[in-house]
Amino acid sequence: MRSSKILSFTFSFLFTPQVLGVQILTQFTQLTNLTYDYVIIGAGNAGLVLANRLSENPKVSILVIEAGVSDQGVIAAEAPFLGPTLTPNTPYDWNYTVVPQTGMNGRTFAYPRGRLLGGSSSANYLFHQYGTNEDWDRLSKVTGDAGWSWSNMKQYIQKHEKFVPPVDGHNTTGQFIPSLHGFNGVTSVSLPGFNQTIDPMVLEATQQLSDEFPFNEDMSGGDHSLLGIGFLQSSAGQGSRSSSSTSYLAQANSRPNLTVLINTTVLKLLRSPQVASNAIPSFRKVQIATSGTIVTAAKEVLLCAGSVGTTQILQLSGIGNNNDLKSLGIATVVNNPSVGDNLSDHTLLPNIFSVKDGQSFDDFLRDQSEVNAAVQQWVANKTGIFANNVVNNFGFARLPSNASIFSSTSDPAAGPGSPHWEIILSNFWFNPGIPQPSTGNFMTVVIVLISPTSRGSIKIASTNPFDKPLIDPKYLTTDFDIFAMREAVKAIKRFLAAPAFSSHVSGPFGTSFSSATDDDSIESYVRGLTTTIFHPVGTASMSSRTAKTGVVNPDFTVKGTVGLRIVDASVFPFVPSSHTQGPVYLLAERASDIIKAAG
Ligand SMILES: Cc1cc2nc3c(=O)[nH]c(=O)nc-3n(C[C@H](O)[C@H](O)[C@H](O)COP(=O)(O)OP(=O)(O)OC[C@H]3O[C@@H](n4cnc5c(N)ncnc54)[C@H](O)[C@@H]3O)c2cc1C
Ligand SMILES: *[C@@H]1O[C@H](CO)[C@@H](O)[C@H](O)[C@H]1NC(C)=O
Ligand SMILES: *[C@@H]1O[C@H](CO)[C@@H](O)[C@H](O)[C@H]1NC(C)=O
Ligand SMILES: *[C@@H]1O[C@H](CO)[C@@H](O)[C@H](O)[C@H]1NC(C)=O
Ligand SMILES: *[C@@H]1O[C@H](CO)[C@@H](O)[C@H](O)[C@H]1NC(C)=O
Ligand SMILES: *[C@@H]1O[C@H](CO)[C@@H](O)[C@H](O)[C@H]1NC(C)=O
Ligand SMILES: *[C@@H]1O[C@H](CO)[C@@H](O)[C@H](O)[C@H]1NC(C)=O
Ligand SMILES: *[C@@H]1O[C@H](CO)[C@@H](O)[C@H](O)[C@H]1NC(C)=O
Ligand SMILES: *[C@@H]1O[C@H](CO)[C@@H](O)[C@H](O)[C@H]1NC(C)=O
Ligand SMILES: CC(=O)N[C@H]1CO[C@H](CO)[C@@H](O)[C@@H]1O
Repeated sequence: MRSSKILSFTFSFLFTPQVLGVQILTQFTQLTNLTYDYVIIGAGNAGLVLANRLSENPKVSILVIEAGVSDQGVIAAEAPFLGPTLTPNTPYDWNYTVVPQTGMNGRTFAYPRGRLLGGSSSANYLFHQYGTNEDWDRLSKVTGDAGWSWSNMKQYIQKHEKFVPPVDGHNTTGQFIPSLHGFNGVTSVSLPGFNQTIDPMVLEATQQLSDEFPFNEDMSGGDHSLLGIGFLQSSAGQGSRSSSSTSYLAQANSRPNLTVLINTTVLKLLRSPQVASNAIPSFRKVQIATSGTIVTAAKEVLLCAGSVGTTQILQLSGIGNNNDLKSLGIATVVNNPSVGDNLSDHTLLPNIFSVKDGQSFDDFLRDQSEVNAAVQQWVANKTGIFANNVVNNFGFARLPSNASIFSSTSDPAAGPGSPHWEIILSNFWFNPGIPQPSTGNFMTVVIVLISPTSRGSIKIASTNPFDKPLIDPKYLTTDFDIFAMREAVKAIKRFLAAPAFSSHVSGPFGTSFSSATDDDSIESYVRGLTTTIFHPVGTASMSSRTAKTGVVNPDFTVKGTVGLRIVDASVFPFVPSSHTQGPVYLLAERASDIIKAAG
């Protein structure tokens, strides 16, 4: 039994029998061939999209290498509500932490990343959206590639998404806009399927405070504004998580030209021997395991190890900042200071309110026998509270256009229609920092900084691939970031003051929140409690072919190399204005088309 760090209840990992696909190998000694057309590093969110799309061509052979374990039979990876128990510090996590954060009173905290088939798409909280059209148009502008514009990217929703009815089968008219969705794609997406006490209050508050917090009929993004509050769409169907493993890999798993090797850490890439001394370095060799075994890509290596793993592998391979590499004794092959630089992430602050009645989930989650019964119900029927996500309603907002910060800082949002911050409404104590009190009922209002300007870095700490890198997001180190968090705290207090909540909510819980009443006290409250919502990007930024900075070109090829592309969240130069798995899926779908076209 372990006590979940983020949910209050005690939960022992449960398993149903493992049924590994025939092609899934668990040790490199099982490989019958050490050469493949494509070698994909990381069976994560992006990596398994590539594995599926590239293996559509039976003439192409593909090896996917994943450090982590199988997701099969791991109930916490399947039952949506249990997603938050998968991290941090479990067999499914890389167990990273951030270095002490100067903008957060020197605090350090967990920095989870999925370490199992499906990567972070198997370990995340299942929020599913695509960012705003302005996010993609900005990417197009920054990279000089019209193919990144939303008008081109939205076609990939149809390939990716399979919108399905909610698990409780309720009538969803008015809770999403069908024309914005795909119904024949690969990954299941669905609306909430288990009602929470606060849902009708939240909806009523959007009527009562419709100027500041209007109801939004569809929260997927793209051409439809994300501003306002509406129903969460989750990467789930029929009561179970839909990850890149359960969707993209499951669909492709029986193809004979696709091999997936788990339980195997990639140590680094090796430069292939080249005749011409001035040849552009070719990185088609991948070293796995300490024995020195090498697999070779006849065509390309596709690096999909995520914002942390990809950065680490590049630097271990001599692709990075010459000064940093030299200080570790690594021979620089490609001097590129942008590698690991410009890390950007969304911050999270849980604001806890006490509620008057016993209608939150807190008492249920404290009752081990009720929790066990809910797990049994999920196992038997894939229904009940654990078949649903932890949240039903959430939304996005902008700072007012006359906010004082804009006299000194230009608006960092992706555009005038894109949000600065997010509000997530939860029917219980949902707080990664502080253990739940043994009594009491709560409502948690999480705020997330959506348009951060703080930029940090990821650097390897040593030449040992098994050492954790130094992760320094430099959270809340700019005036804009602290201003936006402060104004968001004020705004959610206005939201909770709506008459709709008056019979349920009694007020802020705890002294640091209840005494956060003026700018200074709100700022210290924010710096004292904020952590991450796990959306790191930017450490292998995409830029135009002619740019002086950046790591990959608009077609994902790594600058200064041949035979190597990076396809994962690390290439986003700006963090999208939403949760990031949906943008990663669209990115990887387009990458598949680009790689196929290149042959
Ligand atoms: C706890 C958590 C909650 C989140 N909640 C949400 C949410 O609700 N909604 C949302 O949209 N987004 C959420 N995110 C973010 C989202 O899941 C990620 O942005 C996205 O999945 C990243 O995809 P990726 O392909 O870049 O990396 P990943 O999916 O992390 O894939 C990288 C893969 O590479 C493997 N790997 C790394 N290094 C090596 C190596 N050396 N050798 C072999 N394999 C390696 C990893 O094990 C992993 O499987 C969450 C993330 C986390 C961690
Ligand atoms: C994982 O790999 C190690 C060696 O790298 C091996 O000892 C172990 O048995 C493997 N696990 C499985 C389940 O095959
Ligand atoms: C290994 O795979 C490569 C690429 O598909 C192929 O050319 C080669 O013949 C294979 N070798 C063996 C021994 O099967
Ligand atoms: C993370 O921590 C868990 C729990 O201690 C452990 O089982 C797991 O092996 C660790 N993962 C890594 C990559 O170190
Ligand atoms: C769902 O509700 C809408 C309006 O609220 C109604 O028009 C529609 O017929 C309902 N659909 C079903 C299947 O009941
Ligand atoms: C749950 O809430 C939704 C949205 O308010 C509503 O459409 C649905 O009918 C409710 N279901 C039940 C069983 O009350
Ligand atoms: C970092 O991001 C900024 C935009 O915020 C950009 O101007 C700069 O070129 C980036 N630097 C690198 C090294 O990518
Ligand atoms: C599963 O559903 C069936 C049919 O509705 C019901 O009889 C049974 O009690 C349920 N099982 C659990 C464990 O909830
Ligand atoms: C911004 O404008 C609103 C009215 O539109 C006003 O109430 C508010 O005080 C203004 N804020 C600032 C900082 O000027
Ligand atoms: C490496 C590999 O598994 N290649 C196979 C790809 O699929 C074709 C058949 O479709 C096989 O002939 C290859 O051996």
